[in-house]
Amino acid sequence: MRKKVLAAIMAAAMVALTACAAAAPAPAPAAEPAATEEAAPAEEEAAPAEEEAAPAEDAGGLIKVGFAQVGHESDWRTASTKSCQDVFSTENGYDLSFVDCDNDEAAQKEAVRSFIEQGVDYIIIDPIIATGWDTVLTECEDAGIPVIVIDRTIDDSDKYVSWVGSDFLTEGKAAAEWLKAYAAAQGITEINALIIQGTIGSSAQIGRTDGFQEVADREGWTVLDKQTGDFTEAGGQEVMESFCKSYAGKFNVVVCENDNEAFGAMTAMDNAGVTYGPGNDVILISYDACTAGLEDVKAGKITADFECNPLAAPTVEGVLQTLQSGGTPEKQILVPDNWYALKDQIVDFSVDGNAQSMIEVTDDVIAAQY
Ligand code: GZL
Repeated sequence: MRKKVLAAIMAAAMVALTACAAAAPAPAPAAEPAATEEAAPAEEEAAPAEEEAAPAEDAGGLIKVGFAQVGHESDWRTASTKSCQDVFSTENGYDLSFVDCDNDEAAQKEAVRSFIEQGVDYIIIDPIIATGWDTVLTECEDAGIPVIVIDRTIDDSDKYVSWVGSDFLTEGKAAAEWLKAYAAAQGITEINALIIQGTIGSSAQIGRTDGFQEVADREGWTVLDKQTGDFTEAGGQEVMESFCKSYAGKFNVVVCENDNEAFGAMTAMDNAGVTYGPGNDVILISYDACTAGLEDVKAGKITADFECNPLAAPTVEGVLQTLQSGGTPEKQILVPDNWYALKDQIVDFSVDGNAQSMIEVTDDVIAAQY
């Protein structure tokens, strides 16, 4: 309601200013306009008020939520999008404006600004990369619209209410600490790894790369090369094709920073005659643990898969409802992740001194996955 009154005052002022500019006597302030009504330029006919009903009336009293999603690059993203659309549905009392930003940072900022113009009640952002956000978050703050960050983090501004997501650094460390324990159990004394990274500058990529590298440096492993596959299957295949040419016969570990890259890397290794999975040339490590990824674990292709939970939307809704009721949500809310392998690839390991458990991949586990 506060925004509508303010808009009415501004619209009336605009009408007055426009009238002044046209040097005609200022018309009486317009009847209370819709929240989004712009003062029509003097030379144009203002649309009848009923055509520009306030979004709130259009939305039938629903809570208006704008969601700027990264894109549609992976199975993980598909699950994340579905989770958000299921939670922020009309039946649940929401009017969701969803924008798939197709991995385009400029488009994502534009989507957020469009939500401000629409006068939504809340904005949810899954930031493609972690930086470049303070200006547009300031605009959200100035508009009085709370921002909730889901999944990836924003690292150069704290002008948001809460972040809900996974601990990417722990995911990277868990993959490396598992590899250390598994290699020891297999009698493998030398690690020569290749890393297919996610979208460079995304917090998921930064955390996974840094976490794995920290353990690799401590253990004296060789990381032969790191290149981005942009979290896509095509990207994973392209990078792996190049790796197979440049490092033929020199690597025994491939780390893919999501399952879709692993799918592409497998195609490339098949074409290059490189075998992977338990008992083969290459230990293949992946992240996300989507259903198709776990199917590849079960098939003996991916050796271990480190989940990143895409189903954060219910927790984000909890943050929004806390705000609705005048409460103050936590600034950071972690969602739990699990680690997966076949029985013979499950080993004991710790991350930062915390013992880790792994889930054995079975048909039931796959059926229950996202
Ligand atoms: C991680 C998420 C990543 C997934 C990829 O939280 O942002 O983006 O790991 C997805 O599958 O593309």
